[in-house]
Amino acid sequence: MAQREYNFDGVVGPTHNHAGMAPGNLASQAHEGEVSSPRQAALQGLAKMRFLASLGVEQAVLPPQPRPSLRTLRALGFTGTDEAVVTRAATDAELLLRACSSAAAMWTANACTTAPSEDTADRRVHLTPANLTAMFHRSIEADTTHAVLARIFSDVRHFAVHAPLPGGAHFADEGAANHSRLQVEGRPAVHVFGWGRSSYRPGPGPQRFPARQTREASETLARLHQLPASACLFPQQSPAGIDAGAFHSDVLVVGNDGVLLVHELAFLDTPGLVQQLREKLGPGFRPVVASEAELPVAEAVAAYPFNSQLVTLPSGRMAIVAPKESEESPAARAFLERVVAQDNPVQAVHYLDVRESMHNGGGPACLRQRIRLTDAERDAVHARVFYDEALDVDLSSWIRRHYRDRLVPEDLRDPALARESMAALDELTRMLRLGSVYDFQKA
Ligand code: SUG
Repeated sequence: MAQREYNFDGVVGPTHNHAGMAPGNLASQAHEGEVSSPRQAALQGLAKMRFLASLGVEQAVLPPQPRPSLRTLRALGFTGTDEAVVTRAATDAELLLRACSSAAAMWTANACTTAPSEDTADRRVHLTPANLTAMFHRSIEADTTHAVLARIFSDVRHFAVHAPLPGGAHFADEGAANHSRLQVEGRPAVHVFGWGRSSYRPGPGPQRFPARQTREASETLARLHQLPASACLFPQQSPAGIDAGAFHSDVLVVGNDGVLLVHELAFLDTPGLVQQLREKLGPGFRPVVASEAELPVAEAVAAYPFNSQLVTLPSGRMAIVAPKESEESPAARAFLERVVAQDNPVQAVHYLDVRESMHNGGGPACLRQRIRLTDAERDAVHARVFYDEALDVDLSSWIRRHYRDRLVPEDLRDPALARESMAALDELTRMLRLGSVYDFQKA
């Protein structure tokens, strides 16, 4: 049965802020301590969804998570009422409070990795929430992500929602940010699982910044998702690319159907990967490789042209949805224009303003999780997560009613913010017909 790709965007949460939480993510480090606007961030995200939907791309949403995470703060020893927990954490361990207040679940490319039913042995859609163990402020997302995905994709005839991978750092998993699925008509799909380090077989690695994803995690995802070995490739991310700020492979590569846009420093052996893909996908495969001379990696990391969404339109052609920063960088822009000019299905590039997210290192591609569904699978989802004009109106009014326009990391000390966040999320779960998925709703 025919499948369509749905882009599940993360609704930006009410505590969106710039706390400088992610070493190796240059934008996160550069914007530490700056004023953020949760409201603008959420509205920019919604505008992106509206734009994608206007192109004819199927769009859906994943909700934010309760922040600060009172459950995590309690597990770390802060006691008393919700207000007391926040106040004590603010006094004794402000950095922990900041970590527990991050709205990072907005980058749903890191929420999970999925495999569509047409590729899996049991013909179900497989989803594995990422454990995100590489960064503490992100590791606290996994349980709630699991609960939300299990709620949305609850029909076990169609969906297998796995638990986050066990094993802590050994199976460190960052979700679909390190995964691309490519397909050319008449050939089986190919899954490319990037990874930064191996737990069992250590080899060359980055010197400055952490490699987040392990090879063991990537191999486990392929096994859990029942993908044939012949459909999977496991290239190592380039250590030099990670050291230049490409903490996930989607900072330097994006693929869709038969098209792959890739920087030469995305992988340790990018030409070798391109060759393997050529053999598997045949002459319909259209790679476009940016060399260091054409687009220096520092510029690619600053302007994020590879963190674009590369989407198939109803016409069968493709469009690139890139961040404004790529339009402002002559080299990034020239690369994207070269892609459009070349012999491939890409017909246009559109530049969008997602600056609030970009200042934490999250471009258009980070903000979405791609899930391919048949019509029957879509019909098996009963939550109101699919984007339409009515949902747009409701979300926009909800954001305007609940979100602050200005937040600095010091504001995270305010216990009222936790209350505001809970009130907003409680209302959102009713709007999205998700039932009670958050701790504070179950307590
Ligand atoms: O994990 N930033 C996120 C950005 C994730 C981008 N996702 C993809 N590339 N798919 C991260 O580094 C910064 C939060 C802060 O500094 O407050 C942060 O977590």
